[in-house]
Amino acid sequence: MKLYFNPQSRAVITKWMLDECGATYELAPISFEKQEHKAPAFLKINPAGKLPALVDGDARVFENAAICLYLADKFPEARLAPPVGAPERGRYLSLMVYSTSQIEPAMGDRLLKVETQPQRGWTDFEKVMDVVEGELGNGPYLFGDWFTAADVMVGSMFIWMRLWGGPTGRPALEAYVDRLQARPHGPKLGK
Ligand SMILES: N[C@@H](CCC(=O)N[C@@H](CS)C(=O)NCC(=O)O)C(=O)O
Repeated sequence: MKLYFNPQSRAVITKWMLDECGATYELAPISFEKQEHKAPAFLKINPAGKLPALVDGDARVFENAAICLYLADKFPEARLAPPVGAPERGRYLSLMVYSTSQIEPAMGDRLLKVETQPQRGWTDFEKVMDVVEGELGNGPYLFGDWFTAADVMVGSMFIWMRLWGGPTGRPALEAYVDRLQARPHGPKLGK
């Protein structure tokens, strides 16, 4: 497997996931300065010209959430996803999609000081934090003691929020970020 990577990018999330899976992989460095992510060869892998992108044999996968879903299913022994048919599967898929469809754009609105327009499909960041606090409950992870790919995706959003926006003022979410960063493979950002 080859992960197209730049340390200043969301590919750090994918790398975290690969490490949680115990996967053997190669990093293919991509330079933004040299516009390597817009080169024809790279666009054949991710036509959007963005990182991350993963190649696994004949499979190519882009979009962080899709890559994490793919990897969690590819490495069932890592127990990072409820299997198809398990009652937790629906909530797991919901949280994976929610991370990029609502948490990330709401975070963007907050950081850019833009008013959230609900007709665009997401709530404001205060509501996002309410939702995630509710889903986290007493934790320590989104599925209680069970760490899953949903923690990689949802947790990464709050790790990045701390890095770019500072503390959220939500003690439960801050403690969650600390827990994730303390994991052996957790991204050590924003500390
Ligand atoms: N929704 C995408 C976002 C990908 C994205 O925006 N990646 C940034 C790096 S963090 C990028 O490649 N930016 C370079 C560009 O857009 O030219 C995902 O989660 O994979």
